[in-house]
Amino acid sequence: MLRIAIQKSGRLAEKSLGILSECGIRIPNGSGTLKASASNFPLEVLFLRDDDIPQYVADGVADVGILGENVVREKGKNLRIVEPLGFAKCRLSLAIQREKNYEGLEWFQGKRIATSYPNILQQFLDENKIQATLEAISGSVEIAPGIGLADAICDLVSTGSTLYSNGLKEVQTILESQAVIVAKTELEPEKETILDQLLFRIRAYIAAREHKYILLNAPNDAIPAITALLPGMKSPTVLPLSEPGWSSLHSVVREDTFWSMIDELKRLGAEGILVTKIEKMIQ
Ligand code: PRT
Ligand code: ZN
Repeated sequence: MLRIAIQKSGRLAEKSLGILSECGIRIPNGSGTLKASASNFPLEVLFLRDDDIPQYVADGVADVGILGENVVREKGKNLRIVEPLGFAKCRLSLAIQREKNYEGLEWFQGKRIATSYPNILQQFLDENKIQATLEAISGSVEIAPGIGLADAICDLVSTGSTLYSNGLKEVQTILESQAVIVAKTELEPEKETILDQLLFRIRAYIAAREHKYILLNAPNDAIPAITALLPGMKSPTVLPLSEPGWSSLHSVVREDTFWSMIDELKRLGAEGILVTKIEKMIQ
């Protein structure tokens, strides 16, 4: 049995459970429980505060965990990141009061910076030869400059609206973060095998999420050019339409490139373009 630690409640909680469910793993849903066993996969789930997950995994109480890369970098000694999961994207950034004039990192020389990420920040400052005083605080970092606790902050940003409403501006990104699966550096071979099975399913789900299935009709003489544009997993499926001289082409396309291709497809003669979701994708 593999033990996975996930966040009990918060920004990672729902999507962490969601990804397991997308992998076909059924977990009984008792709210308030600390642990639950999957009914159809050798997996036990521990529900914890995200800050505690690195320690639990490093100590071997859990074998793997889902948490923000920011937390892994801050406290994740003896952990390896085994898979990025593509959700809970954010960045750890330095921010200063909006009216301050900023011309570069030298601004921070001798300043006080409030943060919940003293390890990551100290390393960044050392690398850039900036000497500053860190005020390590655990929450509401964004109010520190306003109440005179610090000259600047280093905190997570996603939309930027928290910074904006506190009169701050982002001046330097230190780390890009997303949810990741972490594992203890060494796992027993049986657990490593279960982890591989889990990762196989997760990758199939993530690949499916990042791709779309595309179907279109095109005149036969346009098929080579469209095939070059839509190579698919191996090559597109081309089926004759009952109308002479026309074919239907089926392929797989990355969602992030699809919109930029659509004009080109139409220019090449594609018609009746359908784009649908893929449930799972095994590459
Ligand atoms: O209770 P527990 O300790 O488990 O949870 P928590 O309160 O420590 O963490 P939680 O649930 O807030 O965040 C969990 C993880 O989500 C973080 O470690 C990040 O990896 C990720 N994440 C993604 C974020 C954000 N986006 C985010 N925007 N975590 C926090 N924020 C906060 C940020 O600190 C700031 O206060 O949101 C505010 C900024 O958001 P914008 O949209 O205004 O820029
Ligand atoms: Zn936390």
